[in-house]
Amino acid sequence: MPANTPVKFRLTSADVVHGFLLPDTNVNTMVVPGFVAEVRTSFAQPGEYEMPCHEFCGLGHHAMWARVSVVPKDQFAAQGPLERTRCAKQ
Ligand SMILES: [Cu+2]
Repeated sequence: MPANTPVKFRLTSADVVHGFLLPDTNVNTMVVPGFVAEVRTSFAQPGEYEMPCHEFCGLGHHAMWARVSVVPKDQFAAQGPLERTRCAKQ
């Protein structure tokens, strides 16, 4: 994601209640099956932001986290669509 840019996350769960937290931002919400949670924020500084699940959701809870990679705006604009997703690099 580009730094200093408004971003929106739309979240839902296919199984149980999860928690969605972005440390150092205003984002902290529950993700409930059957509902779509929508949160907005921006990242002031480039970096790697961890997104841990903060609601005990089952046996795999301890390993349930993801990461958002925030880069400077000009670097983001120079990337192609496939470079913007980590999945495309694997
Ligand atoms: Cu969890």
